[in-house]
Order: sequence, then structure tokens, then C-alpha cells
Amino acid sequence: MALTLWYHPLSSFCWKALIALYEGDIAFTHREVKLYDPEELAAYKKIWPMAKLPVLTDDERGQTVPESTLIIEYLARKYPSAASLLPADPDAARPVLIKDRVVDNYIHAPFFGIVGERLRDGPKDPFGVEQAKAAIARGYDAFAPMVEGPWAMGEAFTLADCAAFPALFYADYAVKLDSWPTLKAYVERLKARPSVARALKEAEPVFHMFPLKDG
Ligand SMILES: N[C@@H](CCC(=O)N[C@@H](CS)C(=O)NCC(=O)O)C(=O)O
Repeated sequence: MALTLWYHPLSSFCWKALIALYEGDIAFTHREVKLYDPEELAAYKKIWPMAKLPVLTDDERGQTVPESTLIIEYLARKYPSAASLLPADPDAARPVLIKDRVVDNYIHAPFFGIVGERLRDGPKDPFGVEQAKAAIARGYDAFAPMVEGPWAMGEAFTLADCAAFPALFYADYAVKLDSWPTLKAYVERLKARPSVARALKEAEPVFHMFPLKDG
């Protein structure tokens, strides 16, 4: 098979890429990477020196594509079944990319700060965690009015939705979405989407490893 997704089933950014692959019904090989295994980490760094998941490799075209947003852009450009995830016209693509950036930079990134603090062996940083929670709340405030219809762009399911689901699903463990009812309802709609439900189902066997699962 030409495409391989280097991933981990618990990884939120990998869910983003998986949702896009499932949306486009694109055949690929799952290649799980355990970054906590020194040997796997060393081998993976040869593929992507930043050692972040996911990466998509395309053996037929000789391409290595890191970064979840770029992976989805690649799928949208190369696979007609995924084309609607990111419009070809740059002016039409820009609002999708803006929403993707808002979610990744202002919700997903501060959430990762909280996970990092929880996993760290060194001194704890409750002030940093509170700051990250406040940043997530500001991200929710900014993103909520950007959800235009059933999906972020209205009727079309796009890259912005692929990005939003993992960010909102996981951030909800740090800052409950209850005070943002439109986002909460959006997450429920996303959960019912077959591509999202499939990524969630695949994560079930490893979800016990998620450090914030019990609050
Ligand atoms: N900007 C990257 C972020 C990727 C990322 O942070 N992935 C996490 C997993 S969800 C990771 O690989 N973490 C491992 C580490 O930081 O050591 C993307 O969009 O793909």
C-alpha cells in the first residue's frame, strides 16, 4: 500500500489525520510508533527529526509529509475523495486554515501544556496550569462563533472539523465545555460522524494511558 500513517492511537494530532483519511475512504497502512521506546524513537527520528506524530509517507510518490495540517492538505490535493476537506482556491481555503490554526494554536497547544505538566517528573507548576486553562477558555470563546453550521464551515465537513474534534474532545478534560453549549453540541455531532467514531473506537484499548482521564 502506498500510504503509511506513522501514528499512535491515543495521539490527538493523529486523530486529526485519521479522521481525514477515513473521510476520504483512503487506503493506508497504520504504523504505530511508541515514542517512549528508545529504539523506536531513534528509528522514527530518521523519518521526522522533530519526532512528533503523525507523519504520512507515500512510497509511490516518494513523499514524507509531517504535520497534521500538511498531511490533510496533501490528501485533499492528491485524492479526489478528500478534496472537499480543503478547497483548491486559496481564498476559499484560507478561512478553513484560519479555523484550523485557531484550534491548534489556541486550544490544542495550551492543552498540551497541561498534559506535559502532568507527565513531568520535575517540579509541578499549578500557576502555569491555571494560565493554560485560561488560554483554553479564551480559545473556546474565539472558536465558538466560528462554527457556522453543523460543521465549522457550515454544511461542508473540512480540515477545520478534523482539527477541532481532537482538540475539543481532549481539552474538555481540562476545561469543561459545559459553559460553551454550542461547542458541546458540535462535539456531540462530531462524535456521531463515522470517521470520528472510528478514530475514537480505535483509541479505546489505549485510553487508560491518557493522563487526565480521571481529572
Ligand atoms: N504540530 C504537530 C504536533 C504534533 C504533536 O505534538 N504530536 C504529539 C502527539 S499528539 C507528539 O508527537 N508528541 C510527542 C512528544 O512531544 O514527544 C502536528 O500538527 O502534527
